[in-house]
Amino acid sequence: MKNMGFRWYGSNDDAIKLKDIRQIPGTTQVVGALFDVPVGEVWPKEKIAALKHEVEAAGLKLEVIESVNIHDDIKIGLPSRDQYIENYKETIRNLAEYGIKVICYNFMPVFDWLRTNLHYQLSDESKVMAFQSSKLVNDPDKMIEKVKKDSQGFVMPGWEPERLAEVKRLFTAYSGVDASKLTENLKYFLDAIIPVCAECDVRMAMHPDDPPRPLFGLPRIYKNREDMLAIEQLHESKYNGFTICTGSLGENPANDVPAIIREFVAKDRAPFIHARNIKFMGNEGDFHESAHLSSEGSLDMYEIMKALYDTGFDGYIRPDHGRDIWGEEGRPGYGLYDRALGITYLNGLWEAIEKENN
Ligand code: CS2
Ligand code: MN
Repeated sequence: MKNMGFRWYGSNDDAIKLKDIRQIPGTTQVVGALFDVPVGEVWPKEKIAALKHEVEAAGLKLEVIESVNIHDDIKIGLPSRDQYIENYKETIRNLAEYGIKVICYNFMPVFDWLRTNLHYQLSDESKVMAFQSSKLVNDPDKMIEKVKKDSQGFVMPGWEPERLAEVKRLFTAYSGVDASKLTENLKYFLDAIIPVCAECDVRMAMHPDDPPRPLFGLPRIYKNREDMLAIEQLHESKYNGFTICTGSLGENPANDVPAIIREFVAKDRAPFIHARNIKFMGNEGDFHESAHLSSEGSLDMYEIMKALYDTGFDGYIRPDHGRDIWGEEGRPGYGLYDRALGITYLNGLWEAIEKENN
């Protein structure tokens, strides 16, 4: 696939080298971010330039950012949001100047994605991330302690230390924010930034909530097709788009992921795809992540790639979380080996589908 990418945490923070990424056949894009700019602040041009040059010097491209996180004041709808929105606009303009085409973000309150085990061992001794409702610790503080311990010192996306330190305060701040209030606040944000995106040709791509259901009483507003239709209507523009994360959406068996792809890619509302597989476990809603292959998980990756092909997808795609295999120990889900296998598999499916159709 033309724009196959690989998420990378930067030379200070990722054991994986750009050269390693370059050596994964059929990989052209790095999906990157500035991890040292606190959420809410403007991303400085010099730092964006440095990242861009580093990636290009390695023979790769940087056109997708994941993520520019949204300050909680914007999601809560506090008066201070206006300043944070101004900063966000400035960041969009700065990124556009360096050729960024897509910004991935999410609108989940307090937590980004959540798992109950970051090292769930499969029978072949590979390790994956898993979610089991029975293992959910209902006290958010205890939950955080557990995630911190499990991630063994790695900063997980969305679990940055400054965010975690504030969780108690945030829970109180979100107490009046239900799904409709959160949606209103998303609209306020989109109305402000989408015109800037249109001006600079940068597409926003909202990532689904993961898992796609409310947790700890906090609202979730991007869980399924209906939510996508509602979000689309908040601000009509192709710049108000989605990241379709097959794993996140697929965690609810009621979501027909290939159908969602067909609908939203055809409408040009999905500039960015996360392709990963998950496997349902005994209990309703429980799952563990798996190798990308259809044979290893519950999602039909062939149908997913076929939906992309049939709708003429020419946006950006990356493998998502992988297993920890072959002795690799690193940031859970973000090792080199299994994501590289994922890319090879996805590219193989794509080649076969392309040839079948020509
Ligand atoms: C996760 C998220 O599933 C995923 O891709 O790793 O952290 C994701 O990157 C963010 O929610 C996007 O804003
Ligand atoms: Mn994802």
